[in-house]
Amino acid sequence: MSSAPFPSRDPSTRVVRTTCPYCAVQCNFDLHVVDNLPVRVTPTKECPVAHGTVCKKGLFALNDVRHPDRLTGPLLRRNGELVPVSWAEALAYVSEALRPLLATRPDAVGVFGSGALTNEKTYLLGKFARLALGTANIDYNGRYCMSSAAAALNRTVGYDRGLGFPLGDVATSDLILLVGANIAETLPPVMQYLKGARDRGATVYSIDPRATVTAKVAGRHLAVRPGTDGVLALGLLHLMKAWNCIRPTAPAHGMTEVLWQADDYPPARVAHECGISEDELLTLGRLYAGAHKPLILTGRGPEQHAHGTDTVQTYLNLAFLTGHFGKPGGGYGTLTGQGNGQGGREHGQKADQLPGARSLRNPGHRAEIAALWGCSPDDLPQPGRSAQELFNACGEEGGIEALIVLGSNPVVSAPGALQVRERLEALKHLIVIDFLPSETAQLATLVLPGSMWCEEEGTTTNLEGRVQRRRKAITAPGAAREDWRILCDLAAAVGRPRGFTYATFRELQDEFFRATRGGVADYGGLSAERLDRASAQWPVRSADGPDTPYAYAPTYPTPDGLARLHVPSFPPPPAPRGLTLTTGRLGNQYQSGTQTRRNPALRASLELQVHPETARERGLNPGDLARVTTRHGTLDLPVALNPGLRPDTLFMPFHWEASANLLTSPDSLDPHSRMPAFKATPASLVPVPVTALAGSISEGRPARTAPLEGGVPV
Ligand SMILES: Nc1nc2c(c(=O)[nH]1)N[C@H]1C(S)=C(S)[C@@H](COP(=O)(O)OP(=O)(O)OC[C@H]3O[C@@H](n4cnc5c(=O)[nH]c(N)nc54)[C@H](O)[C@@H]3O)O[C@H]1N2
Ligand SMILES: Nc1nc2c(c(=O)[nH]1)N[C@H]1C(S)=C(S)[C@@H](COP(=O)(O)OP(=O)(O)OC[C@H]3O[C@@H](n4cnc5c(=O)[nH]c(N)nc54)[C@H](O)[C@@H]3O)O[C@H]1N2
Ligand code: SF4
Ligand SMILES: [Mo]
Repeated sequence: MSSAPFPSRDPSTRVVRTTCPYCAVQCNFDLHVVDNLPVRVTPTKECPVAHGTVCKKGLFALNDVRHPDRLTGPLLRRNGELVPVSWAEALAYVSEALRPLLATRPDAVGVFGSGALTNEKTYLLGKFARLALGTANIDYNGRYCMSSAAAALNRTVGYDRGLGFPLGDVATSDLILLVGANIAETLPPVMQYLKGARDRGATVYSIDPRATVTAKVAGRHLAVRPGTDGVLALGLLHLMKAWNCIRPTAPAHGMTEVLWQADDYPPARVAHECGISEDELLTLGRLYAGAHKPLILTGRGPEQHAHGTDTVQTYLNLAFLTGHFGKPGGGYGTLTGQGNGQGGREHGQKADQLPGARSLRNPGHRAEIAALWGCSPDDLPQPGRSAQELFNACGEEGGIEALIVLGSNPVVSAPGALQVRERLEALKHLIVIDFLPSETAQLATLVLPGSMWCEEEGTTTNLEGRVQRRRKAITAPGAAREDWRILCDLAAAVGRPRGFTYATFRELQDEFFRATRGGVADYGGLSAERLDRASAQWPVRSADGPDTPYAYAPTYPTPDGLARLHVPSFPPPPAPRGLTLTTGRLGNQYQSGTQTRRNPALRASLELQVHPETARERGLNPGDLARVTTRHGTLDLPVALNPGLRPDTLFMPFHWEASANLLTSPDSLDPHSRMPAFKATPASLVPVPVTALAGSISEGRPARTAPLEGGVPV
């Protein structure tokens, strides 16, 4: 691939090859720039992931780069209003606000990051929290994303790369189980790989309470009841054992116990709990038993539950015990979601982590990073609070008094949104670095205008662990600054500039690559020049050594090199009566919607999906307002009929301010990953008078919850 920027035929236009700001596919495209304005996106066949395709979000990503709402200067809250101030005033506020806290109780300052950030910003944010602030309390929105899959992989094989092989290998699988992954809407270019497999005779199954667009393309659909995917996998393992299909990938701990447990999951029990027929289970079982290279891919459907880690574990156990785990194009993988969801979980913005996927609990790892940062290992804090526990502690006695948010909009995307809003309002200082006035920025005491994707250099790591360059095409408008510079400014403002005085971005980037050297997520052999020649899948241990397309080969980086299978434990099956609300995404919107709701090319509407039978029983017609109530809140929403949905399930997207998260629980978290239960909330549904406002919060305040007790996150 050619390096960029490179000249185009029109001399007034520059063309810069970069990566999309949105999802984890990380399509490459060319950005055409006239003066300091990007004017067009053109896909490129040279993209190693999408091969010339992009989705609508990428194609129209330019629409919000110079949106009228774009933040172009700092805003400080004075007399209740956010008013424009200079950078000097903004940084003076930071200094006055944070220095007294840092002098007495550094853990009172929290930091919240994002899988939308480049690797370099992820690294710098973690370094900023531990070294400049000295706080233990940093975590990020990946906790709400794939943390259950990450926790299961980490505890089983010692590390976590979403896909252990290049996407191209998917075409060699003969059975693909998409468990709660609606990739036609969420990772559209990945469909070409599934179609490739299907063209070669593979069977593709969508396991989802809804018959999604993906299910229609897949051709096979199993509509499990939300939250029962783990039971389904145990049922499959039971059948594999009964049919003599157990031939483990490698010796491992825990196999006997895991196989014993499967005895308790005969087809009748599994069919009943999952809300499917025994025939459907046996059909799937026979296909799995007969496949040469089955591939299980999980999305957020099975993962975003209070037992998400154990659910993923059941699929890992199944893939491992049937000998498919780690095979190119087979076994198990999780589909990473955010643009840098993979790199974002490796380089130190997690509550318990140091760069290179090192552990804050490991004395050797602490010493390595302390040496690089020029501090004593004892100066590095211990692991801190996980995302939801961080929010729950905001404004609490002895908790968090000041919070810095970079790249997330938790007022919309965190569970129990009303409680999160209340907690953020109780903070003394809320500093939000964003480029648009997100709902969270609107609550801030200080808003700092940051940089967008095309206004900065960096690298991102996509869903296959592929590291690619993001290239700067234009400069940020007005007084907006590159995020990495803002973090350095903040370090200076709190009087701790040492280690945050990079003259150029390149200095930061080279330090980042160095910091990962020797970790399991080792990028030590990478440089901007090497990435100009070709993308690379980690680990890349030396400048002249190869990258690693195939990640999961024994021996594993566990204490004795062996995998550790764990016996999952599940809550009693959900009550067979009543409705369950599940939540997720639409193709035309992205996450909390800060960017995509402002984009006129990406129209979509907020509707509650209801099965026609369920609607008819309640006298609801399409477009009618329905009142959906959970233990946490109530929302009035227009109804859309979806005959492909389970009659006992409701579905709504979370992209709007009248968020699905007004209805989700702020306090039921997975004990291992601290993942909230976004995907299953008991709910009721009744019609409301047509005069009520769509999307209004008609009643209901969530009960305040105490921070969770228990161990620190994985
Ligand atoms: N258009 C668009 N694309 C995106 C994003 C976006 O916001 N918009 N976000 C990106 C991010 S960060 C992520 S994490 C990915 C997420 O990508 P996906 O995981 O594909 O997205 P979701 O819609 O959250 O969930 C997938 C499916 O899970 C189903 N589901 C719900 N509950 C259950 C359950 O209990 N079991 C099973 N088996 N299925 C269930 C839902 O019906 C839904 O169809 O998408 C990425 N791509
Ligand atoms: N009910 C329900 N809730 C969910 C989910 C679900 O399925 N259901 N999914 C969860 C998942 S998987 C995820 S990943 C989260 C995501 O939810 P959030 O963490 O809220 O992520 P975004 O909506 O992408 O918010 C990103 C914010 O940061 C800004 N931003 C983006 N990139 C940058 C950057 O590089 N620099 C700066 N300065 N700002 C930036 C954007 O303008 C936006 O305001 O939501 C979670 N919440
Ligand atoms: S949102 Fe994802 S699939 Fe769409 S263009 Fe961007 S990276 Fe590609
Ligand atoms: Mo995500």
